[in-house]
Amino acid sequence: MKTKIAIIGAGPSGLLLGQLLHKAGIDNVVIERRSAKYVLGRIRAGILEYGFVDLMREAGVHTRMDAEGLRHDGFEIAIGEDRTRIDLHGLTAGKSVLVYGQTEVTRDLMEARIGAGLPTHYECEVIELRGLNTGKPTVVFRSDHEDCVLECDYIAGCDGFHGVSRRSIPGDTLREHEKVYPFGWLGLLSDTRPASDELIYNKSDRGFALCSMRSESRSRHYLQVPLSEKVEDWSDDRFWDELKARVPADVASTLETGPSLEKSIAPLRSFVAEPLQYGRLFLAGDAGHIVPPTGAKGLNLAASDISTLFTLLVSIYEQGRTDLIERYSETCLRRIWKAERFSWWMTTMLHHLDGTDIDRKLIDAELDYYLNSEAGLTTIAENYVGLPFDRLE
Ligand code: FAS
Ligand code: PHB
Repeated sequence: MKTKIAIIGAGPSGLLLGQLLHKAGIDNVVIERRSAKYVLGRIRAGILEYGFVDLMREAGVHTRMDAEGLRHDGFEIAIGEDRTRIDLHGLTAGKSVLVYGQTEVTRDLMEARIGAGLPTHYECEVIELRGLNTGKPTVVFRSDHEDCVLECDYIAGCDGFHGVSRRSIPGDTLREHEKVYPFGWLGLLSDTRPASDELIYNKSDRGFALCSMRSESRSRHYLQVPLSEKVEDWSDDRFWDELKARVPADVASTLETGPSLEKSIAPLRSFVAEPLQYGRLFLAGDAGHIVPPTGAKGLNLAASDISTLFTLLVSIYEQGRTDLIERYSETCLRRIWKAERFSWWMTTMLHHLDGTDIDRKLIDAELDYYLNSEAGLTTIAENYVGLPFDRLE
């Protein structure tokens, strides 16, 4: 089996890259260890930066996103009863974000790939990458208990945090930077009216809560919980009661509750692997970095990686250039670290953290400054809508 680009992982990173390459006429194969149904069943991100939206349009998979996505020109930060709106549109000369679930992004990309008749090997696990420093690397994957070999020119490691790609970079080359937060997010998905027209990030004495949505009739809410918590200990009623206790009274008084469609606890970490490339292997998306979801950056960082990798591969195949290859990692990392910073900042500012009294006073003072100054609000807004994608040259 041969192709130009072997893509490991059929999450948003792998599928978006595959679609962009297909439109550019660059042959590619996607290998995914789970079933398509399983991949679609994972409930994750909900906010798309304008850069992600533009990339979906470039990939030609924007019709449903444009029809069903909800443009949001702002969001709120509530400190107890004190609500501040971050006017994204006004503070960023007209930029906004789009509420459109990662599940829908993945569905659109899957359908486009099926429609184009492109090869996607589901329920096939990549077990080894070979020849990364040769001109003909190979991907070994298991299919129906048989080992199969895919020859290619380049490998896109889009296989997420627990994938095989990052582990294929030698230990004396790879540097991993990690910060694990001492709490998780308990998320609940329900067919209930959203708590408000826009997202509300709530800082309360009982802990952080986020009121988000997937549509005007489907909500996604989160509660900060200790890492020791088990999802089975959280009945729907307990979740709703705790959410009401963490949001402003007027939000709680009109909050529509209902049965959960999904409930899960996700740990929070900041993680960056360097470099994001090794020989003919390029890491993109969660394979190379993880952010705490407080800044809504996880999925969106995957988009900027994919944009850079796609631009690089086009320069190789359409212009015969190889001089840009060694710039991939440094180009991606510049934007990644700035998104890591913003995600860490939002997490540190808004969550209930252990620490001394003065630690909490200093954080409260910083948040008070940011929420009451044009410069502070602008900083939050331009990071939230997404910083510009960095260019390879
Ligand atoms: P993914 O992990 O989505 O996809 C990688 C794919 O590779 C998977 O399908 C996996 O099965 C496959 N794979 C792994 N190893 C393989 C192998 N050896 N062979 C073949 N295939 C292999 N981001 C936000 O912006 N907001 C959020 O609220 C948010 N919430 C999240 C909640 C959770 C529980 C998690 C885990 C992540 C969340 N994220 C959120 C981040 C998330 O959206 C990621 O950024 C996004 O899924 C990144 O997409 P990919 O890079 O494609 O990685
Ligand atoms: C979500 O809707 O899942 C969501 C929105 C914003 C975040 C994190 C998660 O910061």
